[in-house]
Amino acid sequence: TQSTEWWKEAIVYQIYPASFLDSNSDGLGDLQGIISKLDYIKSVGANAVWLSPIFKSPQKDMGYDVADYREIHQPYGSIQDAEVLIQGCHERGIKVLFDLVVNHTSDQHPWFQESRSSRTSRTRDWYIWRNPKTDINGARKPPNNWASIFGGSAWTWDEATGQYYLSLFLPSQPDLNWPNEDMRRATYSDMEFWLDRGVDGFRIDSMNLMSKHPDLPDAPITRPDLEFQPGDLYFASGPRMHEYIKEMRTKVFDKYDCMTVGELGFTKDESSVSEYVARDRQELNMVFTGDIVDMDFGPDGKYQRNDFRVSRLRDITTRWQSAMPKFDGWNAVYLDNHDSGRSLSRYASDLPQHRDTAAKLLATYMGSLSGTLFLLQGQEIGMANASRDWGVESYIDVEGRNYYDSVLKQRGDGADMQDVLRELRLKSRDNGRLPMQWNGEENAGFTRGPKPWMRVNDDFKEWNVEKQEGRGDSVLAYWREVLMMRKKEKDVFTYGRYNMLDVARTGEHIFAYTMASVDGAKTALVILNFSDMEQIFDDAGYEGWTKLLGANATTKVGSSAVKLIPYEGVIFCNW
Ligand code: TEU
Repeated sequence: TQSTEWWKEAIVYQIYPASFLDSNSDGLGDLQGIISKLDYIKSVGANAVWLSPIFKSPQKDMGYDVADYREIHQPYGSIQDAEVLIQGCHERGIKVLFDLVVNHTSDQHPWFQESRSSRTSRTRDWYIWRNPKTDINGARKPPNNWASIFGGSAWTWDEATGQYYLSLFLPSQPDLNWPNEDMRRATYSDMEFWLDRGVDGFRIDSMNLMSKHPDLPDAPITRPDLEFQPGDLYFASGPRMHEYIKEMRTKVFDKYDCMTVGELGFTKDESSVSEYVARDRQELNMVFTGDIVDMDFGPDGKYQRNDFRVSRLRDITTRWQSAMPKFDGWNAVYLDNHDSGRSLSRYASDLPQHRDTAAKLLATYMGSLSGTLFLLQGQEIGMANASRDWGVESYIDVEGRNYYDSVLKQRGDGADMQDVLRELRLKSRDNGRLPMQWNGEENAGFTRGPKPWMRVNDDFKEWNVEKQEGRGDSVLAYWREVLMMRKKEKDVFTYGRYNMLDVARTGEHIFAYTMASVDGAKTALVILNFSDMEQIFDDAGYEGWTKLLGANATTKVGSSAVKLIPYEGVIFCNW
């Protein structure tokens, strides 16, 4: 059982293994690369790591298509390397989270190979098979109208057995059939395999897609312009979802002192979210609500234009910071992951004149909120999206490419695609997966081999770890300071009580809030300027408060106003 709540004070550093560090010059990051940088990770202030999938996989979706959960993808290393990694982390007081991808497997997984071998195979019912329908001309069509999250139909035809299988992501990622108890048992045993080897918990991939509506009904036509329709109404947070989580918890998690964070796509409203994380529900420790990475998605899709506004960040932050204490839930505080563009480029600014301040602004924001912190590798040095002049050929992720190709097909060859490219530059998953920038040497020190698996960003000579080490005013130094402050004053920040300052008082461009310790003795005032202009904050009521954290010397308080330069963030305190 969970005797301690170490997970509340976790500062989790997300590692994208392919892009972290290549130790054997094959152009791909690997476990030995990670092992060689554990001291660095600790030095940043993290006390936990989350590794995106490292398991055997054909890599059609960068490892989120698992072919064997008990084997390591060979170019990443071996089981022994994974054990050395876990041990190396534990020696340094770093907890280890693995990515648990059990909504679907790869089509190369032995379970699926057996499942597709015949209609009566042992594991046939471990996946979701359905007979075809026919259209008015008698032609075969999928069992329902759902669109795959990566484009096209959510159903894949299997000639050999004459049925379709459900694949909400790629056709090579068949969805597991969670109502099947044998499948669940096998999955739990895979989880135990790693927990028994010392893994301290899981980030649970696509967690709320595990339970679908049992009838798999047609989705309402919300996109008449498309052949297939968004089906999340029927495939997200289905009727048995909480039963499965409770079972996982009693059969597996409760036997270990482990942490769970579920990825919650589509489900955003307070009462549904509370059902996953309210303490008395005994389900998950925390969830990633998708709204924080969706702030600049269009109403009908990720790659539609929808310019970021700080009011959205203010609303979402306020909603969850205020809601969680009400039902004794817990926040996962994050801005970045491997599924989107970098927050610096999307929500702040990566322009040369602002980049350094803006990266520190986001650190101030994250470091001051209540919850468990998650930062993506490279965020600690202010890594940005791919350079603006990259052409579409440099974007290699399947989600973005599928989208680009589908629009091109619609518009016809030679059509103007600048608008789509603009959105890829902001939100493509490639941006979150750029090779880590270690130094100014060739390929940013990420690989000594001739060819990194994906293009290294153009800015690495200016923006890299080595350049920021030992410079007291670097983004890296600032993150270290933020995380030290967070640990020292955990009553105020990690466990603190959030209270938003009225926009009428701060003005539209400033996002300001207070964080108070639970006993009420200490209060911090966080002021964030999310604009490219100087802003004045009226500090009436906070006279005499002292500066706790801030990257700039120009800020003043005590007279009547605090002056913030573009993208400046600062924290004052009453102690
Ligand atoms: O993501 C789940 C998910 O819903 C994403 O497809 C998300 O909506 C999209 O990337 C936003 O751009 C998880 C993983 O994080 C992702 O990397 C995997 O591709 C996906 O599951 C399938 O396993």
